[in-house]
Amino acid sequence: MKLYYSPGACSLSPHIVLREAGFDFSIERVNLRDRQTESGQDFAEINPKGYVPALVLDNGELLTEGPAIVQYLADQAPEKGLLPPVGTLERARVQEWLTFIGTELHKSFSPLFNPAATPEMQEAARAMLARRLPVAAAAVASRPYLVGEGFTVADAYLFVVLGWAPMVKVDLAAWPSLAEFSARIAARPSVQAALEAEGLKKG
Ligand SMILES: N[C@@H](CCC(=O)N[C@@H](CS)C(=O)NCC(=O)O)C(=O)O
Repeated sequence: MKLYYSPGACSLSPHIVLREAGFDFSIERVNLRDRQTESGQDFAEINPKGYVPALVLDNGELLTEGPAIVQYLADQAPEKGLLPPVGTLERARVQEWLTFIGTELHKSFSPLFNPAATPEMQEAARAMLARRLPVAAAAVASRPYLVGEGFTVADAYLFVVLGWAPMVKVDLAAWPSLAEFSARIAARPSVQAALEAEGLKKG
């Protein structure tokens, strides 16, 4: 499998999951400004949607959309417990979080990275984050992971999205449980390895 990524972008979530699951995979960086891959390919020819993450499977098929990718990967390595079994309420809980993170958090951060977004759009995005972040903060205040007793794919996604806050001056100080959560997830070897592979490891 090959994951197309941009350092620290939402593609870091499937990157972490690939490592958690123990797969044999490669990664290729995409420059989102000129849409060229590290090896000089036109990224639009690989993923017509033009954005990361994009996963090319061993049979050559393309899978996109972060939440779909991480669920597919987790299902290929059920013994790792990254996603509860189909049909359980816990599975629906993970999907509930993936949807919340994708639509309420991730897409509220997006205008803050978009130079074409007006100041009004950015203010609205900040206001939305101020309303939605407490939901995640409350969830991880009383337990180490979003769902159940162990790390799931939802935790990888939340970790990545929270990592954007300092880049766009969203202050998380009001929710200490989020910083504690991020530190807990950052300590995982898979996360450290993914950060290093994306050139993001400090020090
Ligand atoms: N719906 C997509 C959104 C992916 C997305 O927002 N990717 C961003 C990076 S986090 C990107 O590549 N943006 C560049 C662009 O849209 O042109 C998903 O959930 O995977």
